This record gives sequence, C-alpha cells and structure tokens, in this order.
Amino acid sequence: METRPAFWLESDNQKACEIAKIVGYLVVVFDMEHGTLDEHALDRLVPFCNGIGLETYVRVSESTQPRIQMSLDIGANGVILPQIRDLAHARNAAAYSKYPLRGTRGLGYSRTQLYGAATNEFIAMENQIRRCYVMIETAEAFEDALEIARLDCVDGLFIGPADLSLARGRGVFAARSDDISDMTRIAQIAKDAGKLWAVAAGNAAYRKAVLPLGPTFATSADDLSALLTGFRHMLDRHDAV
Ligand code: 3PY
Ligand code: MG
Repeated sequence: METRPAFWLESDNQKACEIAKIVGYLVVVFDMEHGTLDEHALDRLVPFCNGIGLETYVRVSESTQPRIQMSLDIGANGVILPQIRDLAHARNAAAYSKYPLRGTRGLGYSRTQLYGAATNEFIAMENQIRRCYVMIETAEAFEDALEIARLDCVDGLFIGPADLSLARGRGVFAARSDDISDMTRIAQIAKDAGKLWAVAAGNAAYRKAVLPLGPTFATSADDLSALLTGFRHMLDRHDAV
C-alpha cells in the first residue's frame, strides 16, 4: 500500500486541516504533546477532519488512560503514544486503547457509541478499527522494540527520530547514517511482527531513505512550518512585479 502523506496539527486551526486536505494530505496527527491544542478543540476538529476524509490520529500529551480513552471516544482513528520508556510501559499504556478482555480501555458514553448504549459488536469493532501506535523514541524502547511490536494491544510502531537521536547519544537529529539504520531496524521489526509502522519524516534526506521502506504514513509538514514557509515565500516575492 502507498505511504499516506501526513501532517501534524500543532494549533487549533481548522482551515489548516482543510487546506492540507485540498493539497493532498491524507492523514492528520493532532499533536497534544508539543502543540497547544486543547481537548475542546480536539472534540471539534476530529469529527470535522473525519468528515472531510482525513484519517485522524491523536498523539496524546502523555500515555495515560484518560488521554488515550478520550481521544478514541471522540472518534479519532487512532492514538500515538509518546515517550514510551520500555516494554512494561508499552504494555500498560497500549492496553488503554483496547476494551477488555484484550485491554483495559474504560467504556464511556460517547460519540463513537452514537451517544447511546454499547453493544458487544461495538466493543469487538472498536478493538479492531481504532489503532494504537507506540512511539519508539527512547533508548530502552529501542532495545525492547521487538517485544513491544509483538504486544497484542499494539497495532503499530511510530518512529520519533528527533528524540531517538538524543536518547541514543547522537545529539540533535541530522539524518545521519545511524539515524537511518535505527529507523531501518524499527521498520523491519514492525514488518517481522506483522504490525504497521509510521514515522515523523520532516527532514527531506530522512524521508528519501524512509519512503522506499513503505511506512503506513509519514509526516512531512505541520501547520506552523507551513505558515513559516508560506510567509517567507510571500515576503521573498514582495517586491517582485
Ligand atoms: C520525535 O522525532 O521525537 C518526535 O516525537 C516526532 O515529532
Ligand atoms: Mg518525540
């Protein structure tokens, strides 16, 4: 399957989502970890983006039960769990994304249930369609990546190259050969485990290396850098006639 182009949303900007969809992006990742979106904005933007045909993921601010459940309850296609420390942390956090017996997600009263009572069919379907990606961006999670990928509640691995570079002692990420080989190892582990994988790939050289390996989706932009690039471009042309 073709890699789906994805972008991060860092601020409460509905029109950025519309514009990204118009130019061809297919996946939005709401960044609650580093962005300034609050939960009310998410509650509005997730159904909006689903409605215009974007696939919706929430990178939760922290990999805790309320954050994960709320993101899924309002209708996101999946969650991305940041700063996973190791196998034990991954097992515990990913379980919040699946209802028992598979996991430990709590049952609410939400949009996904059409604001009504749940059925057993709903439970089974939710566990299948809502995806849980665990981020590999700490040194311990990198070591444990194979066991993490094999966890039943983990649907995929998501590579965070910036934090991984720092955590692996290379300093700031610069798409060097070690970054590429770490990425290649994680991708192979996901494939061997029969799981999905995706990646933050804002760096062009890194993207060139990662795309041939076939991630499910890859981010290449965010609303703020799109504005920065756009304003810079317009100012450069300011005096042109
Ligand atoms: C990382 O590269 O560390 C990320 O979290 C991607 O935003
Ligand atoms: Mg990170």
